[in-house]
Amino acid sequence: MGELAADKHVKYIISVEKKKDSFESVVMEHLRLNGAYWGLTTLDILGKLDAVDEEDVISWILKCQDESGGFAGNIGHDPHVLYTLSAVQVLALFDKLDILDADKVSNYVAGLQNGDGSFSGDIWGEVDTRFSYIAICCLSILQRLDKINVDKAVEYIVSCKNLDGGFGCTPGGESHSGQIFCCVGALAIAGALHHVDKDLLGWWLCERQVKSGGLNGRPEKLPDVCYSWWVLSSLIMIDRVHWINKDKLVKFILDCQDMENGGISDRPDDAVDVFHTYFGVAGLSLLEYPGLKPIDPAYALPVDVVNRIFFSKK
Ligand code: GRG
Repeated sequence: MGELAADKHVKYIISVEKKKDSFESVVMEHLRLNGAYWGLTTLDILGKLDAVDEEDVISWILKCQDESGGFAGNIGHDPHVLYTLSAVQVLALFDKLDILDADKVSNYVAGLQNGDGSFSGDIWGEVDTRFSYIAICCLSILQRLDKINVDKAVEYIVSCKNLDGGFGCTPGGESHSGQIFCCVGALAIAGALHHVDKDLLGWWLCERQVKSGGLNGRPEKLPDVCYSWWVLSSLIMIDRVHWINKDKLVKFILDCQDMENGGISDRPDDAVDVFHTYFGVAGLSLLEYPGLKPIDPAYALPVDVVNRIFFSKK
């Protein structure tokens, strides 16, 4: 089994940041702020956040803010709750949350809550438990959870719970590991994990491990490095991570590395991208791989950053 090519992954992430005219950059231009979160969080887990120019990143993020208080994926685009969370997370990485008008940002997020407790992603109204997680995580980081009806938000998430113990994107929606992360993460942050049937969900989640050691997102699907994050973080939040074979998963993730140019792909020998590089490195961090900063499974930020938000006196 190979080792983590940490230095190569750092170089790869920085090269993606610089290649603004590449095909990938152009197709991803509207979601760049989300990409920045994945790339910068990976650098921080690898202990290399100082490899980027902090001032450049922060001044660009501030230009992505809309007058509503929400953030867009790039300058001149429309605001969305996902990019608003990414902006808040990246500022938290740099310990720069205090440059935000926290009330303005949180009023935007709170304004997206619907009467049944669910959240829309933006003014166009699509509802999904992803947006419940994003809103709750963002408001918690900004210490403004009191701006929403948390009980109703929890009630809506619980209404998306299925008989297999998992969660879907809306009531009756199929259980999927990505949505499970969102629902379990939101319930963890809201202090409402008692709504989860931990044994039933833990069983469904550990069944996601296939022969190669990788994890899939739902039954009969192919494994993908991204589920090392969605499944593993959920198992940790419900105290059932010892139900999977950690060594086999470490090997699967390491086998997805591009050992020459850096970066991690979804499956061995596929093309790498910044998202899967995050999912691989963050997954290894959850698996306590040596030399990596620990990451918080609910906030998806390094543990030292989360501790700084909630426990440091300013
Ligand atoms: C800050 C960590 C963090 C997250 C923000 C965006 C978000 C909140 C959560 C997304 C959760 C989610 C739904 C993840 C799944 C993404 C994914 C790989 C979907 C693919 O679905 P299919 O059906 O793939 O194409 P499968 O693997 O089921 O065949």
